[in-house]
Amino acid sequence: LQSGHHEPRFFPESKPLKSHYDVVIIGGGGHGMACAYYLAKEHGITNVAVLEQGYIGGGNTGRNTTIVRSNYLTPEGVKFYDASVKLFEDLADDFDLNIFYSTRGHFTLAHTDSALRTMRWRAEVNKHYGIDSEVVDRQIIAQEVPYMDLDCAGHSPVMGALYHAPGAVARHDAVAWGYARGAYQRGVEIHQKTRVTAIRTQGGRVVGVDTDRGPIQCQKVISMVAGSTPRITEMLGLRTPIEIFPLQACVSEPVKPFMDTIVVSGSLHVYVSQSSRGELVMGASVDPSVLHSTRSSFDFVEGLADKMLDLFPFMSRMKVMRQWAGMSDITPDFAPIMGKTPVEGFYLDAGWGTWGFKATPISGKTMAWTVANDQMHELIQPFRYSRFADFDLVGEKGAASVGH
Ligand code: PYC
Repeated sequence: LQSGHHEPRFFPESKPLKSHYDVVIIGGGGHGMACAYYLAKEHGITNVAVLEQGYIGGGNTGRNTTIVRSNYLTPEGVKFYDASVKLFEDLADDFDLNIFYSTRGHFTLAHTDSALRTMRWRAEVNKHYGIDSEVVDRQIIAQEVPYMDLDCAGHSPVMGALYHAPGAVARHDAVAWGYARGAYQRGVEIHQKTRVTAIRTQGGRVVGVDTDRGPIQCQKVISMVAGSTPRITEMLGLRTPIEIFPLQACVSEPVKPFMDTIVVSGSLHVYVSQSSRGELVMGASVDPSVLHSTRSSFDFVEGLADKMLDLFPFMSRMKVMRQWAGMSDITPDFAPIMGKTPVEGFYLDAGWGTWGFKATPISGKTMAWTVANDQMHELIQPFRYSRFADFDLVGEKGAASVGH
């Protein structure tokens, strides 16, 4: 380095927009960055612009509770998320960046006979596809999570749990930034504070996008915008059954490490893990009504604390440090919508509801393959746009951590 010249830590300010790109990705979250990365790395497609209306990872990528798991209910879901966990496990090496990937083990508590039945069902499907999941009894839970009140203050005692050893947490910003840096180093342009205002088509195929920084010509556009999906699909008159619900979360003050595992209760609508900084990262179910808003509420923390204290009474004096909300785009079958659409050259990666972070690597990889080959990748074929019209849903509600 010449003296006085400092290398930018990740990448420099973006240049002016070019008038043409081969591919435009709308949304600079984890999914958008992962797709850009795999387009460049695995398909040599580098004339790509990622357009982000805010800042990198500022949407749902930076608002989730960072849980990674593959203990889904359907064979389609299990195979898809298993491929994602495998990519996650090597991501730090791939990026040469610490993403704080930490395998913790994941307990999904069952408080009723019917919940226990669903756990058994999930365990059997998981095992069939080689995923490490099993139903465990109260004794094992007591041994692994000794600080939890299994009687739940007498309200709804824990009867057993689905235990998923590969369950993990990772630093969500690092995942987005790792992908962003890798994409940038291979020639992808990343434009923050750039809002798409229209998608132009001619004869049923994409020819460009308009942005608040000027027009761009392109043959392929990928929407990877989570809670803003309806705003984008409306530009093309495309109908989806997606509805947007706020999902709120919070962290406690940092405390000494004591919680090794991830604990989820769909019946009580809580999930919690301890971050590498010592904060308890906690969340609940989605808010009860459709709302396009990222405002967090006192109702949320009050309701969450009520349930958390049933399980962990000793937390009663712990302070909540921060709370926030994201916008979840939820489909009727609780599975994503991925791949090609009826508009030629327009690809959709949406419907990530409350389960999108864990799919970041595999959604990026399979969407990049689909766009490069203009053909649906086999892992995402079940999640195609047309499945609602075909009455071929992928019912994953029983595997959503969050009660709905
Ligand atoms: O799908 O694991 C999950 C999850 C945890 C919190 C929200 N979703």
